[in-house]
Amino acid sequence: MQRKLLAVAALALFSGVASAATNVALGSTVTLSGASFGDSGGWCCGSLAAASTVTDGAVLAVGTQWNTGTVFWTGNAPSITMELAGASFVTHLDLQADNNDDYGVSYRDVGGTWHSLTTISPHRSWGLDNGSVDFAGVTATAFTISAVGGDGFYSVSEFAAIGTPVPEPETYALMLAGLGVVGFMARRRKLG
Ligand SMILES: [Ca+2]
Ligand SMILES: [Ca+2]
Repeated sequence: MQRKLLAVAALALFSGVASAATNVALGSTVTLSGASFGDSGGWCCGSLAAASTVTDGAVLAVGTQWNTGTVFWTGNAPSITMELAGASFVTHLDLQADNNDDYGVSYRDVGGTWHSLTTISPHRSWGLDNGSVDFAGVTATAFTISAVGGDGFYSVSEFAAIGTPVPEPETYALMLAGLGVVGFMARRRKLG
């Protein structure tokens, strides 16, 4: 009886941590690095959107002109960084970006080291298009996007990282301590 109670308590503790996968980049802080943001290179009617629109959860209509309501730039030097609220195990990325380019995505691990992760090429119609990629999964604390190929004119409207938050070591320690207390009480009840 006590053992069954213990198993139920353990299951409840662990299931509270293993939540369903969501967009862990949603609402994360976005930083633009580089000098050419807002540069349309002579293309008409550019209106640079706020950096925060990259992780606001809103996508534009496919085919929207690349420099309209997006974060856009020229050249391959600039990058966009999304700082996650905490470490997350991520297995899928979505990117809405200019259709005729290749966007490289890197991630920062829990130790602070950056790794190249994947390239997303939303190559279909004219204007903005949606691309996505699945992979085995990485534990990331931040992501960066930069242009790695294309026509020199780039834009991003939305970035999503689907995954689950990874508990801090302190959370695990608390969980184990909680299990210890439950086990101790179960044993005491048995002895008493
Ligand atoms: Ca957006
Ligand atoms: Ca382009």
